[in-house]
Amino acid sequence: MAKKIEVKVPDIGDYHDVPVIEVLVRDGDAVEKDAPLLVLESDKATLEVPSPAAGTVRDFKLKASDKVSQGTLICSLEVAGDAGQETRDAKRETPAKQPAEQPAPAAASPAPAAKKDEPSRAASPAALLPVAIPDIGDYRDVPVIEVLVKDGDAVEKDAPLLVLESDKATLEVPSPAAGTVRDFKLKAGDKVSQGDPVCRLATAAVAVAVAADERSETRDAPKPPEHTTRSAVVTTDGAPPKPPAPVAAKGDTPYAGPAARKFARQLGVDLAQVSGSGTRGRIQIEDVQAYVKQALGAGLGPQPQAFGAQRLPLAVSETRALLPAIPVVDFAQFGEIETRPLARIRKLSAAHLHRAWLNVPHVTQTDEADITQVEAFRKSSTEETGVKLTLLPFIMKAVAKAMQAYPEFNSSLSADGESLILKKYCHIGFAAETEQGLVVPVVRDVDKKGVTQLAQECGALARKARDGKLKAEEMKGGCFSISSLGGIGGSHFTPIVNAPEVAILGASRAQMKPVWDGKQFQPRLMLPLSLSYDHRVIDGAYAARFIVQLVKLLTDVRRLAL
Ligand code: CAO
Repeated sequence: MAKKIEVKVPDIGDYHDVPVIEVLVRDGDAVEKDAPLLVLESDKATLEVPSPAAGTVRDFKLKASDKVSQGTLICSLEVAGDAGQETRDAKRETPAKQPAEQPAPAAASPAPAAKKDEPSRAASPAALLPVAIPDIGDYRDVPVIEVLVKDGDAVEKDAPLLVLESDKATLEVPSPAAGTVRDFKLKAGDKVSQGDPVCRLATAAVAVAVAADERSETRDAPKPPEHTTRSAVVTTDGAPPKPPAPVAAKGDTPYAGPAARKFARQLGVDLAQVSGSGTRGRIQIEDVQAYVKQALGAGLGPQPQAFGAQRLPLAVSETRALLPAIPVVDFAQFGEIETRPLARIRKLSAAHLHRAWLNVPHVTQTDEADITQVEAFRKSSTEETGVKLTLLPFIMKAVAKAMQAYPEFNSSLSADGESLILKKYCHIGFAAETEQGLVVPVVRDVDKKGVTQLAQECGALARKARDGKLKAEEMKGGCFSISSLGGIGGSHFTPIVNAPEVAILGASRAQMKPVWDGKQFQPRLMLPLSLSYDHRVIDGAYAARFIVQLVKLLTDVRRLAL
Protein backbone atom coordinates (compact mmCIF):
# COMPACT_ATOMS: atom_id res chain seq x y z
CA MET A 1 0.00 0.00 0.00
CA ALA A 2 1.23 3.48 -0.86
CA LYS A 3 2.38 5.66 2.02
CA LYS A 4 3.14 9.33 2.19
CA ILE A 5 6.36 10.58 3.71
CA GLU A 6 7.38 14.14 4.33
CA VAL A 7 10.51 15.30 2.55
CA LYS A 8 12.42 18.01 4.35
CA VAL A 9 15.60 19.92 3.64
CA PRO A 10 18.38 17.72 5.04
CA ASP A 11 21.33 18.77 7.16
CA ILE A 12 23.02 21.50 5.16
CA GLY A 13 25.59 22.43 7.76
CA ASP A 14 25.64 25.96 9.05
CA TYR A 15 23.58 27.29 6.19
CA HIS A 16 20.27 29.01 6.94
CA ASP A 17 17.79 30.75 4.69
CA VAL A 18 19.44 29.43 1.56
CA PRO A 19 17.62 30.49 -1.60
CA VAL A 20 16.01 27.88 -3.82
CA ILE A 21 17.29 28.66 -7.29
CA GLU A 22 15.68 25.87 -9.26
CA VAL A 23 12.72 23.58 -8.75
CA LEU A 24 13.21 20.40 -10.72
CA VAL A 25 9.96 18.53 -10.10
CA ARG A 26 6.28 19.25 -9.70
CA ASP A 27 3.24 17.54 -8.23
CA GLY A 28 2.56 14.22 -9.87
CA ASP A 29 6.13 13.67 -11.06
CA ALA A 30 7.51 10.20 -10.49
CA VAL A 31 11.03 10.40 -9.08
CA GLU A 32 13.73 7.87 -8.43
CA LYS A 33 15.64 7.68 -5.17
CA ASP A 34 18.37 10.35 -5.23
CA ALA A 35 16.81 12.18 -8.17
CA PRO A 36 17.32 15.93 -7.58
CA LEU A 37 14.20 17.74 -6.36
CA LEU A 38 15.52 21.27 -6.16
CA VAL A 39 18.72 23.27 -6.23
CA LEU A 40 19.82 25.58 -3.43
CA GLU A 41 22.47 28.17 -3.88
CA SER A 42 24.18 30.40 -1.37
CA ASP A 43 27.09 32.59 -2.29
CA LYS A 44 29.45 29.80 -1.23
CA ALA A 45 27.87 26.60 -2.42
CA THR A 46 25.28 25.22 -4.75
CA LEU A 47 23.69 21.89 -4.03
CA GLU A 48 20.95 19.66 -5.22
CA VAL A 49 18.51 18.20 -2.71
CA PRO A 50 17.87 14.61 -3.78
CA SER A 51 14.75 12.59 -3.22
CA PRO A 52 15.14 10.27 -0.23
CA ALA A 53 13.16 7.54 -2.01
CA ALA A 54 11.50 6.55 -5.24
CA GLY A 55 7.89 7.75 -5.37
CA THR A 56 5.44 10.32 -6.63
CA VAL A 57 5.77 13.97 -5.66
CA ARG A 58 2.75 15.48 -3.88
CA ASP A 59 2.07 18.86 -2.24
CA PHE A 60 5.26 20.50 -3.48
CA LYS A 61 5.61 23.55 -1.29
CA LEU A 62 8.54 25.53 -2.68
CA LYS A 63 9.24 27.80 -5.59
CA ALA A 64 12.39 29.46 -6.88
CA SER A 65 13.62 32.26 -4.59
CA ASP A 66 12.02 30.73 -1.45
CA LYS A 67 14.55 30.47 1.35
CA VAL A 68 15.05 27.24 3.23
CA SER A 69 16.96 25.84 6.18
CA GLN A 70 17.42 22.36 7.56
CA GLY A 71 14.00 20.87 8.24
CA THR A 72 12.00 23.07 5.85
CA LEU A 73 9.20 20.97 4.36
CA ILE A 74 9.73 20.41 0.63
CA CYS A 75 6.89 18.07 -0.34
CA SER A 76 5.26 14.77 0.39
CA LEU A 77 6.35 11.65 -1.38
CA GLU A 78 3.95 8.85 -2.12
CA VAL A 79 6.02 5.72 -1.81
CA ALA A 80 5.14 2.06 -2.13
CA GLY A 81 4.92 -0.28 0.87
CA ASP A 82 7.54 0.08 3.58
CA ALA A 83 9.80 2.27 1.51
CA GLY A 84 8.72 5.24 3.58
CA GLN A 85 10.07 3.84 6.80
CA GLU A 86 13.27 2.71 5.12
CA THR A 87 13.88 6.05 3.54
CA ARG A 88 13.13 7.97 6.67
CA ASP A 89 15.81 5.93 8.36
CA ALA A 90 18.18 6.29 5.45
CA LYS A 91 17.65 10.03 5.43
CA ARG A 92 18.64 10.34 9.04
CA GLU A 93 21.77 8.33 8.44
CA THR A 94 22.99 10.04 5.27
CA PRO A 95 22.48 13.75 5.16
CA ALA A 96 21.84 14.54 1.54
CA LYS A 97 24.50 16.28 -0.50
CA GLN A 98 25.89 18.47 2.18
CA PRO A 99 27.51 21.63 0.96
CA ALA A 100 31.01 22.57 1.94
CA GLU A 101 31.26 24.19 5.26
CA GLN A 102 33.56 27.09 5.09
CA PRO A 103 36.90 25.61 6.06
CA ALA A 104 37.34 26.11 9.73
CA PRO A 105 40.66 27.49 10.80
CA ALA A 106 41.23 23.89 11.81
CA ALA A 107 41.61 23.10 8.15
CA ALA A 108 44.88 24.88 8.45
CA SER A 109 47.18 22.57 10.36
CA PRO A 110 49.14 24.04 13.22
CA ALA A 111 52.68 24.96 12.34
CA PRO A 112 55.50 25.09 14.85
CA ALA A 113 55.87 28.38 16.66
CA ALA A 114 58.85 30.49 15.77
CA LYS A 115 61.91 30.48 17.94
CA LYS A 116 62.75 33.94 19.14
CA ASP A 117 66.39 33.77 18.18
CA GLU A 118 65.75 32.87 14.54
CA PRO A 119 66.05 35.79 12.17
CA SER A 120 62.52 36.83 11.36
CA ARG A 121 63.03 36.97 7.54
CA ALA A 122 64.69 33.58 7.30
CA ALA A 123 61.44 31.72 7.63
CA SER A 124 61.27 28.16 6.36
CA PRO A 125 58.31 27.35 4.08
CA ALA A 126 57.20 24.77 6.62
CA ALA A 127 56.42 27.60 8.96
CA LEU A 128 53.67 28.96 6.74
CA LEU A 129 50.03 28.26 7.58
CA PRO A 130 49.07 25.13 5.64
CA VAL A 131 45.60 25.22 4.10
CA ALA A 132 43.84 21.98 3.37
CA ILE A 133 40.52 20.95 1.84
CA PRO A 134 37.98 21.29 4.66
CA ASP A 135 35.19 18.92 5.59
CA ILE A 136 33.18 18.50 2.41
CA GLY A 137 30.77 15.94 3.72
CA ASP A 138 30.61 12.62 1.94
CA TYR A 139 32.39 13.87 -1.14
CA ARG A 140 35.64 12.21 -2.24
CA ASP A 141 37.82 12.89 -5.29
CA VAL A 142 35.87 15.97 -6.24
CA PRO A 143 37.26 17.69 -9.33
CA VAL A 144 38.74 21.17 -9.01
CA ILE A 145 37.01 23.19 -11.72
CA GLU A 146 38.43 26.61 -11.01
CA VAL A 147 41.53 27.90 -9.34
CA LEU A 148 40.92 31.45 -8.24
CA VAL A 149 44.31 32.42 -6.83
CA LYS A 150 47.97 31.92 -7.55
CA ASP A 151 51.18 32.18 -5.58
CA GLY A 152 51.78 35.70 -4.36
CA ASP A 153 48.10 36.69 -4.37
CA ALA A 154 46.88 38.46 -1.28
CA VAL A 155 43.59 37.07 -0.05
CA GLU A 156 41.18 38.05 2.67
CA LYS A 157 39.69 35.64 5.15
CA ASP A 158 36.87 33.71 3.46
CA ALA A 159 37.92 34.74 -0.03
CA PRO A 160 37.42 31.74 -2.31
CA LEU A 161 40.64 29.95 -3.25
CA LEU A 162 39.23 27.34 -5.58
CA VAL A 163 35.94 25.84 -6.71
CA LEU A 164 35.10 22.15 -6.63
CA GLU A 165 32.29 20.70 -8.65
CA SER A 166 30.77 17.26 -8.57
CA ASP A 167 27.70 16.34 -10.57
CA LYS A 168 25.55 17.28 -7.58
CA ALA A 169 27.17 20.32 -6.04
CA THR A 170 29.58 23.16 -6.51
CA LEU A 171 31.62 24.19 -3.52
CA GLU A 172 34.00 27.04 -2.92
CA VAL A 173 36.96 26.51 -0.66
CA PRO A 174 37.51 29.79 1.15
CA SER A 175 40.71 31.02 2.71
CA PRO A 176 40.80 30.35 6.46
CA ALA A 177 42.60 33.65 7.08
CA ALA A 178 43.81 36.81 5.40
CA GLY A 179 47.28 36.43 3.96
CA THR A 180 49.45 35.80 0.95
CA VAL A 181 49.18 32.57 -1.04
CA ARG A 182 52.29 30.39 -1.22
CA ASP A 183 52.99 26.96 -2.69
CA PHE A 184 49.61 26.60 -4.34
CA LYS A 185 49.41 22.92 -5.19
CA LEU A 186 46.28 22.40 -7.26
CA LYS A 187 45.17 22.97 -10.79
CA ALA A 188 41.85 22.61 -12.60
CA GLY A 189 41.12 18.95 -13.16
CA ASP A 190 42.84 17.72 -10.00
CA LYS A 191 40.65 15.63 -7.72
CA VAL A 192 40.58 16.33 -4.02
CA SER A 193 39.15 15.02 -0.78
CA GLN A 194 39.02 16.36 2.76
CA GLY A 195 42.49 17.07 4.13
CA ASP A 196 44.29 17.35 0.79
CA PRO A 197 46.77 20.24 0.82
CA VAL A 198 45.73 23.38 -1.04
CA CYS A 199 48.50 25.87 -0.34
CA ARG A 200 50.22 27.71 2.48
CA LEU A 201 49.28 31.09 3.70
CA ALA A 202 51.54 33.86 4.92
CA THR A 203 49.00 35.37 7.21
CA ALA A 204 48.47 39.06 7.72
CA ALA A 205 48.20 38.66 11.47
CA VAL A 206 51.70 37.32 11.67
CA ALA A 207 53.10 39.82 9.25
CA VAL A 208 51.73 42.57 11.41
CA ALA A 209 52.93 40.88 14.57
CA VAL A 210 56.40 40.42 13.20
CA ALA A 211 56.52 43.92 11.86
CA ALA A 212 55.59 45.16 15.33
CA ASP A 213 58.18 42.82 16.80
CA GLU A 214 60.84 44.17 14.49
CA ARG A 215 59.90 47.77 15.16
CA SER A 216 60.02 47.41 18.91
CA GLU A 217 62.94 44.99 18.86
CA THR A 218 61.44 43.64 22.05
CA ARG A 219 62.49 40.07 22.59
CA ASP A 220 59.52 39.29 24.84
CA ALA A 221 56.90 40.52 22.42
CA PRO A 222 53.80 38.29 22.50
CA LYS A 223 54.11 35.20 20.36
CA PRO A 224 51.90 34.98 17.31
CA PRO A 225 49.12 32.43 17.50
CA GLU A 226 50.38 28.91 17.24
CA HIS A 227 49.23 28.24 13.74
CA THR A 228 50.95 31.34 12.41
CA THR A 229 54.60 32.18 12.56
CA ARG A 230 57.00 34.91 11.70
CA SER A 231 57.44 33.19 8.38
CA ALA A 232 54.50 35.28 7.36
CA VAL A 233 57.05 37.98 6.62
CA VAL A 234 57.77 36.15 3.39
CA THR A 235 55.49 38.90 2.17
CA THR A 236 58.92 40.07 1.06
CA ASP A 237 59.61 43.32 2.82
CA GLY A 238 57.36 42.84 5.79
CA ALA A 239 54.65 45.01 4.33
CA PRO A 240 51.12 43.89 5.06
CA PRO A 241 49.54 41.89 2.26
CA LYS A 242 47.80 43.71 -0.54
CA PRO A 243 44.04 43.83 -0.31
CA PRO A 244 42.51 41.03 -2.37
CA ALA A 245 41.14 41.76 -5.79
CA PRO A 246 37.57 40.75 -6.46
CA VAL A 247 37.40 37.09 -7.44
CA ALA A 248 35.64 37.74 -10.69
CA ALA A 249 38.53 39.87 -11.80
CA LYS A 250 41.07 37.12 -11.32
CA GLY A 251 42.02 34.83 -14.12
CA ASP A 252 39.89 33.94 -17.10
CA THR A 253 37.82 31.17 -15.59
CA PRO A 254 34.11 31.93 -15.41
CA TYR A 255 32.60 31.96 -11.97
CA ALA A 256 29.23 30.20 -11.90
CA GLY A 257 27.22 27.59 -10.03
CA PRO A 258 26.21 24.20 -11.45
CA ALA A 259 22.74 25.32 -12.43
CA ALA A 260 24.09 28.22 -14.47
CA ARG A 261 26.80 25.98 -15.89
CA LYS A 262 24.32 23.29 -16.86
CA PHE A 263 22.01 25.87 -18.41
CA ALA A 264 24.90 27.42 -20.33
CA ARG A 265 26.02 23.99 -21.52
CA GLN A 266 22.49 23.20 -22.75
CA LEU A 267 22.48 26.38 -24.82
CA GLY A 268 26.09 26.07 -25.93
CA VAL A 269 26.94 29.37 -24.24
CA ASP A 270 30.58 30.07 -23.51
CA LEU A 271 30.48 31.30 -19.90
CA ALA A 272 33.63 33.32 -20.46
CA GLN A 273 31.48 35.67 -22.58
CA VAL A 274 28.89 36.22 -19.83
CA SER A 275 29.11 38.90 -17.14
CA GLY A 276 27.92 37.74 -13.76
CA SER A 277 25.59 39.85 -11.68
CA GLY A 278 25.83 37.76 -8.51
CA THR A 279 28.07 38.16 -5.52
CA ARG A 280 31.66 38.79 -6.63
CA GLY A 281 30.56 38.53 -10.24
CA ARG A 282 29.09 35.03 -9.96
CA ILE A 283 27.20 34.15 -13.12
CA GLN A 284 23.52 33.42 -12.49
CA ILE A 285 21.04 31.64 -14.76
CA GLU A 286 19.48 35.05 -15.49
CA ASP A 287 22.85 36.31 -16.71
CA VAL A 288 23.05 33.46 -19.21
CA GLN A 289 19.46 34.18 -20.28
CA ALA A 290 20.22 37.87 -20.68
CA TYR A 291 23.33 37.06 -22.69
CA VAL A 292 21.45 34.75 -25.05
CA LYS A 293 18.61 37.23 -25.39
CA GLN A 294 21.01 39.97 -26.28
CA ALA A 295 22.93 37.79 -28.72
CA LEU A 296 19.85 36.52 -30.45
CA GLY A 297 17.74 39.66 -30.15
CA ALA A 298 18.03 40.72 -33.75
CA GLY A 299 17.57 37.15 -34.94
CA LEU A 300 13.93 37.19 -33.87
CA GLY A 301 13.06 39.92 -36.31
CA PRO A 302 10.73 39.76 -39.26
CA GLN A 303 10.28 36.64 -41.30
CA PRO A 304 13.25 35.96 -43.54
CA GLN A 305 12.95 36.97 -47.14
CA ALA A 306 15.04 34.19 -48.61
CA PHE A 307 16.75 31.26 -46.99
CA GLY A 308 18.03 33.98 -44.73
CA ALA A 309 17.67 37.68 -45.20
CA GLN A 310 18.57 38.93 -41.79
CA ARG A 311 21.44 40.89 -40.47
CA LEU A 312 24.38 38.68 -41.24
CA PRO A 313 27.16 40.28 -39.21
CA LEU A 314 25.11 39.83 -36.05
CA ALA A 315 24.08 36.32 -36.99
CA VAL A 316 27.66 35.29 -37.53
CA SER A 317 28.95 36.89 -34.37
CA GLU A 318 26.10 35.47 -32.30
CA THR A 319 26.88 32.03 -33.64
CA ARG A 320 30.54 32.44 -32.91
CA ALA A 321 29.79 33.63 -29.41
CA LEU A 322 27.48 30.72 -28.64
CA LEU A 323 29.33 27.80 -30.14
CA PRO A 324 32.69 26.30 -29.45
CA ALA A 325 34.91 27.53 -32.26
CA ILE A 326 36.16 25.25 -35.00
CA PRO A 327 39.97 25.43 -35.03
CA VAL A 328 41.48 27.80 -37.58
CA VAL A 329 43.58 25.80 -40.03
CA ASP A 330 46.12 27.17 -42.45
CA PHE A 331 45.04 25.03 -45.42
CA ALA A 332 47.85 26.44 -47.58
CA GLN A 333 50.30 24.32 -45.65
CA PHE A 334 48.75 21.20 -47.23
CA GLY A 335 48.54 22.37 -50.85
CA GLU A 336 47.37 25.07 -53.22
CA ILE A 337 44.21 26.97 -52.24
CA GLU A 338 41.99 29.76 -53.57
CA THR A 339 39.96 32.08 -51.33
CA ARG A 340 36.63 33.08 -52.87
CA PRO A 341 34.43 35.67 -51.10
CA LEU A 342 30.88 34.47 -50.46
CA ALA A 343 28.00 36.13 -52.31
CA ARG A 344 25.64 38.14 -50.14
CA ILE A 345 22.70 35.77 -50.66
CA ARG A 346 24.86 32.78 -49.75
CA LYS A 347 25.96 34.47 -46.53
CA LEU A 348 22.39 35.38 -45.67
CA SER A 349 21.09 31.90 -46.32
CA ALA A 350 23.99 30.38 -44.36
CA ALA A 351 23.08 32.44 -41.30
CA HIS A 352 19.38 31.71 -41.66
CA LEU A 353 19.86 27.98 -42.15
CA HIS A 354 22.23 27.82 -39.22
CA ARG A 355 19.74 29.64 -37.02
CA ALA A 356 16.97 27.26 -38.07
CA TRP A 357 19.24 24.27 -37.49
CA LEU A 358 20.10 25.43 -33.99
CA ASN A 359 16.57 26.41 -32.98
CA VAL A 360 14.41 23.69 -34.46
CA PRO A 361 14.47 20.10 -33.24
CA HIS A 362 14.27 18.43 -36.64
CA VAL A 363 12.83 15.06 -37.53
CA THR A 364 12.75 13.85 -41.13
CA GLN A 365 10.05 11.42 -42.21
CA THR A 366 10.48 9.76 -45.60
CA ASP A 367 8.14 7.94 -47.97
CA GLU A 368 7.63 7.30 -51.68
CA ALA A 369 4.66 8.34 -53.80
CA ASP A 370 3.57 6.49 -56.90
CA ILE A 371 3.39 9.31 -59.45
CA THR A 372 2.88 7.14 -62.55
CA GLN A 373 -0.54 8.70 -63.21
CA VAL A 374 0.61 12.23 -62.42
CA GLU A 375 3.53 11.82 -64.80
CA ALA A 376 1.24 10.62 -67.61
CA PHE A 377 -1.11 13.54 -66.98
CA ARG A 378 1.83 16.01 -66.81
CA LYS A 379 3.16 14.93 -70.18
CA SER A 380 -0.19 14.89 -71.97
CA SER A 381 -1.22 18.21 -70.48
CA THR A 382 2.05 19.87 -71.51
CA GLU A 383 1.51 18.62 -75.05
CA GLU A 384 -2.13 19.78 -75.13
CA THR A 385 -1.78 23.20 -73.53
CA GLY A 386 1.77 24.13 -74.46
CA VAL A 387 2.31 25.21 -70.85
CA LYS A 388 5.28 23.29 -69.51
CA LEU A 389 4.26 21.39 -66.43
CA THR A 390 7.00 20.06 -64.21
CA LEU A 391 6.36 18.00 -61.10
CA LEU A 392 6.74 20.91 -58.72
CA PRO A 393 3.23 22.39 -59.14
CA PHE A 394 1.66 18.97 -58.54
CA ILE A 395 3.68 18.54 -55.36
CA MET A 396 2.74 22.05 -54.31
CA LYS A 397 -0.96 21.39 -54.86
CA ALA A 398 -0.77 18.10 -52.96
CA VAL A 399 1.00 19.83 -50.05
CA ALA A 400 -1.68 22.54 -49.88
CA LYS A 401 -4.40 19.89 -49.69
CA ALA A 402 -2.53 17.91 -47.03
CA MET A 403 -2.07 21.12 -45.03
CA GLN A 404 -5.83 21.65 -45.05
CA ALA A 405 -6.30 18.17 -43.62
CA TYR A 406 -3.46 18.64 -41.10
CA PRO A 407 -3.60 22.35 -40.17
CA GLU A 408 -0.69 22.23 -37.70
CA PHE A 409 1.55 22.03 -40.75
CA ASN A 410 0.28 25.52 -41.53
CA SER A 411 1.32 27.10 -38.26
CA SER A 412 4.17 28.81 -36.42
CA LEU A 413 5.16 28.90 -32.78
CA SER A 414 4.64 32.29 -31.14
CA ALA A 415 7.89 34.08 -30.27
CA ASP A 416 7.46 33.29 -26.56
CA GLY A 417 6.81 29.62 -27.34
CA GLU A 418 3.50 29.78 -25.45
CA SER A 419 1.10 29.34 -28.35
CA LEU A 420 0.63 28.10 -31.88
CA ILE A 421 -0.38 30.54 -34.58
CA LEU A 422 -2.56 28.75 -37.15
CA LYS A 423 -2.74 30.39 -40.58
CA LYS A 424 -5.91 30.46 -42.62
CA TYR A 425 -4.06 31.28 -45.84
CA CYS A 426 -1.83 28.90 -47.76
CA HIS A 427 1.30 30.43 -49.28
CA ILE A 428 4.01 27.93 -50.23
CA GLY A 429 7.67 28.73 -50.95
CA PHE A 430 9.98 26.68 -53.13
CA ALA A 431 13.76 26.65 -52.93
CA ALA A 432 15.30 27.90 -56.14
CA GLU A 433 18.93 27.51 -56.97
CA THR A 434 20.62 30.64 -58.33
CA GLU A 435 24.26 31.47 -59.03
CA GLN A 436 24.22 33.71 -55.99
CA GLY A 437 22.81 31.03 -53.70
CA LEU A 438 19.44 29.76 -52.55
CA VAL A 439 16.29 31.89 -52.49
CA VAL A 440 12.74 30.91 -51.62
CA PRO A 441 10.09 32.63 -53.75
CA VAL A 442 6.59 32.23 -52.36
CA VAL A 443 3.49 31.32 -54.35
CA ARG A 444 0.34 32.86 -52.82
CA ASP A 445 -2.93 31.08 -52.16
CA VAL A 446 -1.84 27.73 -53.55
CA ASP A 447 -5.05 26.14 -52.28
CA LYS A 448 -7.09 28.36 -54.60
CA LYS A 449 -5.11 27.74 -57.82
CA GLY A 450 -4.92 24.94 -60.35
CA VAL A 451 -1.71 23.17 -61.34
CA THR A 452 -1.41 25.03 -64.66
CA GLN A 453 -1.54 28.42 -62.96
CA LEU A 454 0.86 27.20 -60.29
CA ALA A 455 3.25 26.00 -63.02
CA GLN A 456 3.17 29.41 -64.67
CA GLU A 457 3.75 31.25 -61.40
CA CYS A 458 6.54 28.91 -60.32
CA GLY A 459 8.23 29.29 -63.69
CA ALA A 460 8.00 33.08 -63.59
CA LEU A 461 9.30 33.27 -60.02
CA ALA A 462 12.17 30.84 -60.75
CA ARG A 463 13.22 32.94 -63.78
CA LYS A 464 13.12 36.12 -61.72
CA ALA A 465 15.18 34.43 -59.02
CA ARG A 466 17.85 33.37 -61.49
CA ASP A 467 17.91 36.87 -63.01
CA GLY A 468 18.31 38.35 -59.53
CA LYS A 469 15.04 40.28 -59.96
CA LEU A 470 12.99 38.76 -57.19
CA LYS A 471 11.41 41.41 -54.97
CA ALA A 472 11.54 41.14 -51.19
CA GLU A 473 7.72 40.84 -51.03
CA GLU A 474 7.88 37.82 -53.31
CA MET A 475 9.92 35.95 -50.70
CA LYS A 476 7.75 36.79 -47.70
CA GLY A 477 4.78 35.20 -46.02
CA GLY A 478 5.47 31.52 -46.74
CA CYS A 479 3.68 28.89 -44.62
CA PHE A 480 5.58 25.83 -45.84
CA SER A 481 8.54 25.23 -48.18
CA ILE A 482 9.33 22.69 -50.86
CA SER A 483 12.82 21.79 -51.92
CA SER A 484 12.78 19.92 -55.20
CA LEU A 485 16.02 18.28 -56.26
CA GLY A 486 14.31 15.82 -58.59
CA GLY A 487 15.56 17.56 -61.70
CA ILE A 488 19.09 16.82 -60.54
CA GLY A 489 19.02 13.36 -58.94
CA GLY A 490 19.55 11.67 -55.61
CA SER A 491 17.14 9.76 -53.42
CA HIS A 492 16.14 11.00 -49.95
CA PHE A 493 17.73 13.89 -48.06
CA THR A 494 17.08 15.87 -44.89
CA PRO A 495 15.93 19.40 -45.73
CA ILE A 496 16.20 22.10 -43.03
CA VAL A 497 12.92 23.62 -41.84
CA ASN A 498 12.60 27.22 -43.07
CA ALA A 499 11.77 28.57 -39.58
CA PRO A 500 9.46 30.05 -38.38
CA GLU A 501 7.61 27.67 -40.69
CA VAL A 502 7.26 24.25 -39.08
CA ALA A 503 7.90 21.90 -41.98
CA ILE A 504 9.56 21.50 -45.35
CA LEU A 505 9.15 18.83 -48.02
CA GLY A 506 12.11 17.55 -50.01
CA ALA A 507 11.39 15.85 -53.33
CA SER A 508 14.09 13.77 -54.97
CA ARG A 509 14.35 12.09 -58.36
CA ALA A 510 11.47 9.82 -59.28
CA GLN A 511 12.52 6.34 -60.40
CA MET A 512 10.76 3.47 -62.06
CA LYS A 513 10.51 0.65 -59.50
CA PRO A 514 8.82 -2.74 -59.33
CA VAL A 515 5.85 -2.42 -56.98
CA TRP A 516 3.84 -5.45 -55.79
CA ASP A 517 0.13 -4.97 -56.53
CA GLY A 518 -0.97 -8.06 -54.59
CA LYS A 519 -0.57 -10.40 -57.57
CA GLN A 520 2.50 -9.26 -59.40
CA PHE A 521 5.15 -6.59 -59.62
CA GLN A 522 4.18 -3.56 -61.64
CA PRO A 523 6.56 -0.92 -62.98
CA ARG A 524 5.62 2.30 -61.16
CA LEU A 525 7.27 5.72 -61.08
CA MET A 526 8.11 6.33 -57.43
CA LEU A 527 8.86 9.80 -56.07
CA PRO A 528 11.04 9.88 -52.91
CA LEU A 529 9.73 12.38 -50.35
CA SER A 530 11.55 13.71 -47.27
CA LEU A 531 9.43 15.65 -44.80
CA SER A 532 11.41 17.52 -42.13
CA TYR A 533 9.34 19.03 -39.33
CA ASP A 534 9.69 20.95 -36.10
CA HIS A 535 9.14 18.36 -33.40
CA ARG A 536 8.18 21.05 -30.90
CA VAL A 537 5.00 21.59 -32.90
CA ILE A 538 4.38 18.35 -34.76
CA ASP A 539 4.26 14.86 -33.31
CA GLY A 540 5.69 11.93 -35.20
CA ALA A 541 2.29 10.26 -35.67
CA TYR A 542 0.78 13.50 -37.03
CA ALA A 543 3.69 13.84 -39.45
CA ALA A 544 3.35 10.23 -40.57
CA ARG A 545 -0.38 10.80 -41.25
CA PHE A 546 0.47 13.95 -43.19
CA ILE A 547 2.96 12.18 -45.45
CA VAL A 548 0.60 9.23 -45.98
CA GLN A 549 -2.07 11.71 -47.08
CA LEU A 550 0.43 13.45 -49.35
CA VAL A 551 1.37 10.13 -50.95
CA LYS A 552 -2.33 9.35 -51.53
CA LEU A 553 -2.90 12.72 -53.15
CA LEU A 554 0.11 12.37 -55.43
CA THR A 555 -0.83 8.82 -56.40
CA ASP A 556 -4.25 9.72 -57.73
CA VAL A 557 -4.24 12.71 -60.03
CA ARG A 558 -8.05 13.10 -59.66
CA ARG A 559 -7.63 13.86 -55.98
CA LEU A 560 -5.32 16.72 -56.88
CA ALA A 561 -7.88 18.16 -59.22
CA LEU A 562 -10.73 17.94 -56.66
N1 CAO B 1 11.84 13.35 -60.55
C1 CAO B 1 12.15 13.20 -61.84
N2 CAO B 1 12.25 14.24 -62.67
C2 CAO B 1 12.04 15.47 -62.17
C3 CAO B 1 11.71 15.67 -60.85
C4 CAO B 1 11.61 14.56 -60.02
N3 CAO B 1 11.30 14.65 -58.74
N4 CAO B 1 11.58 16.99 -60.65
C5 CAO B 1 11.80 17.60 -61.80
N5 CAO B 1 12.08 16.68 -62.73
C6 CAO B 1 12.36 16.89 -64.13
C7 CAO B 1 11.41 17.89 -64.70
O1 CAO B 1 10.21 17.28 -65.08
C8 CAO B 1 12.19 18.38 -65.87
O2 CAO B 1 12.21 17.41 -66.87
P1 CAO B 1 11.62 17.66 -68.33
O3 CAO B 1 12.33 18.87 -68.82
O4 CAO B 1 11.92 16.42 -69.04
O5 CAO B 1 10.18 17.87 -68.14
C9 CAO B 1 13.59 18.45 -65.30
O6 CAO B 1 13.61 17.52 -64.23
C10 CAO B 1 14.00 19.81 -64.81
O7 CAO B 1 13.05 20.29 -63.92
P2 CAO B 1 13.37 21.57 -63.05
O8 CAO B 1 14.05 21.14 -61.81
O9 CAO B 1 14.01 22.59 -63.86
O10 CAO B 1 11.93 22.14 -62.74
P3 CAO B 1 11.09 22.04 -61.44
O11 CAO B 1 9.85 22.84 -61.67
O12 CAO B 1 10.87 20.66 -61.02
O13 CAO B 1 11.96 22.80 -60.33
C11 CAO B 1 13.09 24.57 -59.29
C12 CAO B 1 12.07 24.19 -60.33
C13 CAO B 1 13.17 26.05 -59.20
C14 CAO B 1 12.66 23.98 -57.97
C15 CAO B 1 14.44 23.95 -59.67
O14 CAO B 1 14.87 24.46 -60.88
C16 CAO B 1 15.51 24.19 -58.65
O15 CAO B 1 16.10 25.24 -58.53
N6 CAO B 1 15.81 23.14 -57.89
C17 CAO B 1 16.85 23.18 -56.90
C18 CAO B 1 16.23 23.44 -55.56
C19 CAO B 1 17.28 23.34 -54.49
O16 CAO B 1 18.42 23.69 -54.69
N7 CAO B 1 16.88 22.81 -53.35
C20 CAO B 1 17.76 22.60 -52.29
C21 CAO B 1 17.33 23.46 -51.19
S1 CAO B 1 17.99 22.98 -49.70
O17 CAO B 1 19.54 22.92 -49.96
